[in-house]
Amino acid sequence: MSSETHRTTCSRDCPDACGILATVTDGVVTDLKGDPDHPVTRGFLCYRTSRFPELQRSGQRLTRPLVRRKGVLEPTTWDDALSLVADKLREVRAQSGPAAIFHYRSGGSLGILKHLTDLFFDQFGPCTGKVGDICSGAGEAAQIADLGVSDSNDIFDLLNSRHIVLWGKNPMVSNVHLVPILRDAAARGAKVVLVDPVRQKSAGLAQTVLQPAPGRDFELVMAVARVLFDTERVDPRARHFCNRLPEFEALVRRCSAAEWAAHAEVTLAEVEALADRFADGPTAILVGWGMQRRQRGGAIVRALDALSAISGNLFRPGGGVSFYFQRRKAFRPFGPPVSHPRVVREPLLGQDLLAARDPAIRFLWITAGNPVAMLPDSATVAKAIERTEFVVVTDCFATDTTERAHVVLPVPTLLEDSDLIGAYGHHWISESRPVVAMPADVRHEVLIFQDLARRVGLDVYPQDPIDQQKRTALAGVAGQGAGLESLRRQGAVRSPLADVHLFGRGHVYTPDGRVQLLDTMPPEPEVPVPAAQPGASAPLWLFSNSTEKSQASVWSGKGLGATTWVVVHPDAVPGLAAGTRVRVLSTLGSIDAELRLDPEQRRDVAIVPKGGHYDRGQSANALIPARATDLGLGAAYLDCKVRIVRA
Ligand SMILES: Nc1nc2c(c(=O)[nH]1)N[C@H]1C(S)=C(S)[C@@H](COP(=O)(O)OP(=O)(O)OC[C@H]3O[C@@H](n4cnc5c(=O)[nH]c(N)nc54)[C@H](O)[C@@H]3O)O[C@H]1N2
Ligand SMILES: Nc1nc2c(c(=O)[nH]1)N[C@H]1C(S)=C(S)[C@@H](COP(=O)(O)OP(=O)(O)OC[C@H]3O[C@@H](n4cnc5c(=O)[nH]c(N)nc54)[C@H](O)[C@@H]3O)O[C@H]1N2
Ligand code: SF4
Ligand SMILES: [Mo]
Repeated sequence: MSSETHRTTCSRDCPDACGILATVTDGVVTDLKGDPDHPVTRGFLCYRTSRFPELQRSGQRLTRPLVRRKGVLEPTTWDDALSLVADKLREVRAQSGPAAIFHYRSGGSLGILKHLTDLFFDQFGPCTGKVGDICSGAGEAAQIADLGVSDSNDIFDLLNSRHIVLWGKNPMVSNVHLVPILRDAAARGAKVVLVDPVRQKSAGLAQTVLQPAPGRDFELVMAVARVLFDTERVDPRARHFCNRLPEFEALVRRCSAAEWAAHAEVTLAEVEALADRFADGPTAILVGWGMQRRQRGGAIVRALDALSAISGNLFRPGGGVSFYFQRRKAFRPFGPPVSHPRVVREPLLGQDLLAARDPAIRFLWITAGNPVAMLPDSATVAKAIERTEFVVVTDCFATDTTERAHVVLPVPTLLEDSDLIGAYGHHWISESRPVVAMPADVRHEVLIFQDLARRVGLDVYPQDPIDQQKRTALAGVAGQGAGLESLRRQGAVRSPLADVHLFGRGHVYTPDGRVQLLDTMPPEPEVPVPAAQPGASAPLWLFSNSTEKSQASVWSGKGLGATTWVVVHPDAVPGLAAGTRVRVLSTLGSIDAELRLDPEQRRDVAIVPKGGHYDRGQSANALIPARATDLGLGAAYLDCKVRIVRA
């Protein structure tokens, strides 16, 4: 028996981008550990990736190219699959033009070489492109509007904070490597506050927990700002570094602090205590991703930017308002931006595909995504994909989306892949390298597209080996200690392009260097309510939050099993006992679930896991209407109301 340890980086869609040490025994991965030398990973991994080797060996794994014949996906050779795809690409472009071809790439792998898949379609077309971002679109657009950039102070700057506000953020589940830093900050005296309508696991990290009404964070921020204005604790320099301060103040003064607090369904005492923390900075706001997935999501993040600015915390070490880390900044793009002949809006993908005309979308290629399960209004997305003439999906596992493809191409898993990874939860970059060989009939994505480019005669497509592509991507930082050899030698390297304090130069990155304060009230969200019916609960806000055991639709361990679950306050479903099989109904459809009761939840929420399988009736997205956020074309997943009845 021979046992070796190899280092790689986790490429999952997760803020942490962990360094992994894999133990490989006789060619099989037997253990995964966090790299103790990675400053953020600190020697541990999350539940879902610790158990990834089981998934990699499981029957869900795709190990052969598949082609649909007479309705059934059957194994075939790469030559057969790619010649079919190449013929179809050429035929569709010749008959209908490149706008009839659409490449949808999601974040199943954060590897930067995945951008080479986009490059293929840009050069072959340009083809129809994707706009918007269902994950973080609203928050990023909000910060770019206010601050000229969506990025963060160094993650260890939190050690300078006196207060840290987890605003709609659940690091215990979805950003686990932030937890030791929060604990270190707490050991130095920092106080942690959690603001979340849902009582979630990170409450255990916080001294203070606020459970405002879902989507009412805007009003909550206004309440806090009103207290700061009323008590003259707005930073006197704010009028120098902010635009439209008088207009912002007028907005805040539309209601008293008590009125705003009532709208947010928190007490005035809670608001005053929170205002005290902003006045007693440095106070860091860590903005979660959940609440910006609402129709007012952009406005909510803009309000948080404003609160940080007027309270004087934005420019201070230990302050700031952190939503995202610019994970791609250190990497040089593979090609220039192109102008697409047409775009599909990601949050409205199903309806946009169905509505596309002159030409219709005839050819759809899906990379690293499971849109049937993960985009809102799953039924429409599924229908749109089923109606598309030719669908190619690359994935490592069978999903609700591969089930609807004409051609399925198997790619390496995160333990077999070779790529470069930047994180959206810190500023370190690192390389992923195979810790084990991939199965014989699995192919690296770069090689798939290089083969395809040769088949369709796309001479401009880069045919360099993978390492050379990595060097191309690192060309801008190689001279600053972040070249490929440095990454290999050192593991993770801090991006030389990331400042420790984002606004340490004393200005933000808007055109005039000043913070753009918002000055208008966002409209009320439109949230359709399912019709009342006998025995059904009152309308409840549907939350589909991350769970430890899955990465979106990719479950580790036993997975969801036969049924999903829904958590509510016992008073929300009078007469129903825990364990009852219930039906969760929205205006779009229903799913069945096991009822779980939790007296610590608000009475108006229903919480299901993010990422259930659609074809097994477990996906929250079967219930969630497709609507865009106010900014950035995000998806308003959380503006959904349901009722619960006995199944
Ligand atoms: N284990 C695990 N980790 C993950 C993922 C996963 O699937 N599983 N997914 C990864 C991905 S893709 C992303 S984008 C990130 C983020 O993953 P998400 O799960 O989207 O984000 P979180 O910020 O952890 O959780 C969202 C929190 O926002 C809260 N929230 C919802 N609405 C409101 C509101 O109106 N106001 C306030 N204050 N809070 C609200 C929810 O109750 C929840 O606790 O996590 C990544 N990490
Ligand atoms: N109801 C509800 N829906 C949500 C959310 C929510 O909170 N609630 N969260 C939203 C968010 S934040 C996100 S980011 C999206 C996620 O949506 P998706 O990105 O569609 O989610 P995944 O289920 O992770 O699908 C990624 C797929 O990529 C595959 N994959 C992994 N590595 C590779 C690779 O190297 N190459 C290829 N080709 N495939 C690979 C995985 O096996 C997996 O099947 O879901 C969104 N949907
Ligand atoms: S999924 Fe996130 S926390 Fe888990 S190993 Fe990967 S990067 Fe680390
Ligand atoms: Mo995401």
